[in-house]
Amino acid sequence: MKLGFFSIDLRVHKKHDVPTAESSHFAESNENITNTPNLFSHVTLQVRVQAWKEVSGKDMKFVNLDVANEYDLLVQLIKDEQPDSIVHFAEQRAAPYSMKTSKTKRYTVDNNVGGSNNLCCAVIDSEVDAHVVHLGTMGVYGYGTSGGEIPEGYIDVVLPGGREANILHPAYPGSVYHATKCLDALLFQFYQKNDALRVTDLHQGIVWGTNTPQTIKDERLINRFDYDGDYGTVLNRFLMQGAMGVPLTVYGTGGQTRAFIHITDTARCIEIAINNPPASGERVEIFNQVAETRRVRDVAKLVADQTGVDVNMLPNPRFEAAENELDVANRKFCSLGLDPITLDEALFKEVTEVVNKYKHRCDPTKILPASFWNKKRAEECASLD
Ligand code: USQ
Repeated sequence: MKLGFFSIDLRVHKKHDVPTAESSHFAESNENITNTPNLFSHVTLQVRVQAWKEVSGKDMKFVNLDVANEYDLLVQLIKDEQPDSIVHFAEQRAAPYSMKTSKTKRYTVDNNVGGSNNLCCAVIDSEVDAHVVHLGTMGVYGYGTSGGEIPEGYIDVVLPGGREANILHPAYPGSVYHATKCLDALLFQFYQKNDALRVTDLHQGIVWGTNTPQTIKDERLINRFDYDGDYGTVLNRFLMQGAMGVPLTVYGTGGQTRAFIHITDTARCIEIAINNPPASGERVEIFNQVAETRRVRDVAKLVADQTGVDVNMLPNPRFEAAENELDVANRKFCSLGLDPITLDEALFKEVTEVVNKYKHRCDPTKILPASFWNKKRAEECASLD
């Protein structure tokens, strides 16, 4: 079964052909992605592959297969390509979409957890010692107010009876989407222990921005820009709303503190992870892929000050802590050469220019949230309709 709407992709990197996340071979299935309200005109992957060839001179192979449901083809692809690294982006990626209906909840679990399990099994079945680099999320840690720095994946604990251990940080997801990333983490832990699978899990924050130094080279390479309530992430939504001259949609008090990362650093972190694989037998490597933390209402103020639009405090459609602190370690990436881009007005300008150019494509009816975490939240937000 191939389901539409979502970018389901599996990037397969080969030796000596790696340097950026945009280069090299990849396989992807992303049927019907045009059906979501993406700001840019849809360019097929075939066209993007051709555009990349024109600007870089590099060949990229495109294979369309469904990682969650075409297992034999996946095994064969890995045997044929003999990759050193596989970057696993083959998951439904949006928390609000995952919470929309029981259908989207079930789809998100089936696709994400089934896809990750298939990938682990396929690497083992193919007998290729490929390093799996998985796009995880900061949301596996939860956003409580426990205080203290969130470490990179593991914590020291004293178990009942006094035994000391270093274990995976307890999972505390805030949506079905985030729950699938917690379940993935357990699968990776198991396959690493049982089959010596080499895995790096990237606990990524909220991505913002439009371009990387690679995609800016050709309009056909511009990334998706989702601004709607189901797929758009908070800062990109605010920048779009600012460009449209509509009030910013801050949920609740805006006291939620979240981790942010620019899309250029996302690509750079993947490159660093590929170039620093765990050794065989080493436990799952976990990086916190974040540049900085900010409160949602402070992010809204930055955008409002720049664009002159009002800030609209809406009833929160989500079930989440109204206010939280967040202090996150990102020392591993920094020690490997990442110099993170932080929220900067110059970069806002770049995004705003792109958004202004394409804002005629925005459907204003998609701006308000359309996904509610539970019935109570839906009732509280009913006045938004
Ligand atoms: N928010 C608003 N107004 C909006 C949209 C969001 O106030 O118009 C608030 C939300 O209530 C939430 C925060 O902003 O407290 C972040 O929301 P988001 O939609 O930007 O991010 P989230 O749902 O957490 O998920 C996104 C991506 C997901 C990624 C995750 C990183 O969809 O793929 O894994 O960011 S993290 O949240 O750090 O786990």
